[in-house]
Amino acid sequence: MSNGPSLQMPDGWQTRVPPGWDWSELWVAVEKGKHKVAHEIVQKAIDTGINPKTILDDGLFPGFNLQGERFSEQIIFIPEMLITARAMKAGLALIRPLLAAQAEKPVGTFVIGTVLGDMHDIGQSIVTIMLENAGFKVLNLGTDTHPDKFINTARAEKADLVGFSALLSTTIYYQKVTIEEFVKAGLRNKVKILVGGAPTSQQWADEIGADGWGKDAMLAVQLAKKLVNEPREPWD
Ligand code: B12
Repeated sequence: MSNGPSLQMPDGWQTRVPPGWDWSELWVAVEKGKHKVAHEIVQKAIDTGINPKTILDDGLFPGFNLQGERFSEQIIFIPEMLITARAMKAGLALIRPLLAAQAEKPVGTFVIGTVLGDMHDIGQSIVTIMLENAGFKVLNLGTDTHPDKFINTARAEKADLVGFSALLSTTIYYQKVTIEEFVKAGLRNKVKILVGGAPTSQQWADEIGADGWGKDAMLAVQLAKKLVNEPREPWD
């Protein structure tokens, strides 16, 4: 595979870890989908006191991105990509509680999920972690989420914001459909709606009548903090 994608080491990673720390074992563990090894190394990194965001960006992403590029170039296929995603998620699961803010009163309630027909959940899991870190109460509905599930959860939780993730050019259609279902249910003005995922754009968000688009997790949080303060119809 000499001409295929190669591992991109994050610039200056050595400056963000104690002397002697080496991420290469974790990069390989995620690449090869060794989730138990990934779990162990992330735990070790946490115990060593390395910043959780550094663990995510410098430790977990390089091996994941390498496999992601190979997957896009059809050098590897679903089984290999799935085991890499599992190793990534093993690491995310350990980081999540560390990043969650201990806010007494949440900044707002955010219902998030990946739309119908779509199984991609790494991106929305990261958005969830960052929102929790910013003090939001987040209800994550997982993947392949039917519009009714978004609606029922938003209603039950009196949500302030709702977010739809989609990674396929075919499933972004369900972002549009889900917004239409909120309109039909008479709930559209009670929540602010955000959309995201690689094939989406500001233009797409405008076209389907979303209130905002988050290019990445940081921007999603900035937007959520702004939108939560904008006027909405109250829940009964
Ligand atoms: C991992 C992966 C998979 C894994 C998913 C595992 C999992 N648990 O998630 C598996 C192997 C299951 C998979 C399957 C398929 N995949 Co896939 N997959 C990917 C891959 C490699 C990475 C996606 C990812 O996780 N990115 C990392 C995260 C962090 O980025 P992100 O999702 O964009 O999220 C960020 C932002 O978009 C934003 N964001 C995300 N969600 C939200 C939500 C809100 C509300 C907001 C505000 C922001 C926001 O913030 C996030 C963090 O910064 C991409 C290619 C690539 N390199 O990107 C292909 C890719 C998305 N897959 C693709 C395809 C075609 C498929 C399959 C159809 C393949 C097949 N032949 O069957 C199936 C579809 C299955 C299905 N029904 O969903 C194509 C899509 C092409 C297209 N435009 O339609 C891609 C682009 C690969 C390619 N180039 O061909 N895939």
